Amino acid sequence: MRLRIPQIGLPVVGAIVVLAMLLGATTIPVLANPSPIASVSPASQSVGPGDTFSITIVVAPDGEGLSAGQLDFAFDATAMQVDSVTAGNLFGANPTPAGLDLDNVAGTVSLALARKGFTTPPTPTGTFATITLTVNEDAPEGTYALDITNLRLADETFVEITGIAINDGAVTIADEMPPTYSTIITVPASPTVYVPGQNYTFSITVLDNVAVETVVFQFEGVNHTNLTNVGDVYSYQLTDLAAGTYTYRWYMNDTSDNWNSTPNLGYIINQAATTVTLLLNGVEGDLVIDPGEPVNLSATLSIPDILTLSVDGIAVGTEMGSVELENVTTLDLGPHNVTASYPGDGNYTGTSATHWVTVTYPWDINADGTVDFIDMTILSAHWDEVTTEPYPRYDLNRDGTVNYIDLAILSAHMGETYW
Ligand SMILES: [Ca+2]
Ligand SMILES: [Ca+2]
Ligand SMILES: [Ca+2]
Repeated sequence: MRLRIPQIGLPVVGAIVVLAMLLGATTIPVLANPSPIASVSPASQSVGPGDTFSITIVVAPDGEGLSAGQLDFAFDATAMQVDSVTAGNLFGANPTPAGLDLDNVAGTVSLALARKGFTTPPTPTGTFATITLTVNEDAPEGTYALDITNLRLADETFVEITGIAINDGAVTIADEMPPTYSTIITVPASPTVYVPGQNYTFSITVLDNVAVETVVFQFEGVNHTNLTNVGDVYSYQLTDLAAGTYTYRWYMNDTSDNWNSTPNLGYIINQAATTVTLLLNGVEGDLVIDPGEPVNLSATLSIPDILTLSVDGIAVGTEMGSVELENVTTLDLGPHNVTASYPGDGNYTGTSATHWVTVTYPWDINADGTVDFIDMTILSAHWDEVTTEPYPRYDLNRDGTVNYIDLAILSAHMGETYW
């Protein structure tokens, strides 16, 4: 029995020592003074120049009862300004404020608040104040401290609580808003018509909340950065573009390298129309002449380009701008197709004009190659008429009267066919 007592007692003593050590390790913090924590919430956030944002000063009382407090807060007044300071619910729904001091030059806010009525501990975690700030439009980018420079709290017995832990916050100012654009203008407006040597001005208005850095004009996949800039308007000029359909777009960034761009845009330059004037003996129209009678052929194109004059499909003259053939006497009996034509090119539409020269005898009045009753009918219809120059074909001998002599000539050739 005696031997067994120490054998049992030694472990018991050891357990007591271990228990004491455990109690010592766990009870010391419980016995220490409570430590409220005051924090800027959110601890960090990112905003843009010109943006308005809010933070709250949150206090976790750590079991204490809180009857009143005094906040001193600091911010960088060169980058932001405080718009408002609103009391929170830490000291109840309607705390008594005192000593609100807002200094947007020094960058400080001071506010004292006290609970109305008595305080029953513990006070739950709550908001001391909400502070709303607006970032200056020209604030440099960077991270700015939002400091609780001092926070004092009184307990339910109006005794100051010591050992308050402070968690400061910060706000990062970064421009994340790309430039915006408007008023995309082309002069001349699309679609337009080809004009040699024409200037084409493309312009756009670009704005940014901070500053535009670069505007790029991309035309047919080629970037142009040497733009003309007047105020917010950027422009680029191209000269002497060929007719066609072009694609362009604009790119732009700000000084924080936020990019924006327009969609692909089209610019259309249509071919310019051309005209050709074809004169037979100085008149625009068909012509009937006697065999061997000379005829003047004249064609003019509206632009200085190669013009071809052909007779019955065979080119008889190819010149720049105009073709003149005078006293042509080589045309056989019959109708002849006289055509002036311009094939066109990339910038100009093609064009042509055709008139007919019919070579026949005077007694083939209707110039159809046969002397028959139709010619006789035409003559009869104009019987006894007095004519003047240029004499109509039914005055066959061109003597100023449609009479029996003309009839005699027609009768002499009645029934002839020439082609
Ligand atoms: Ca921007
Ligand atoms: Ca006839
Ligand atoms: Ca006559």
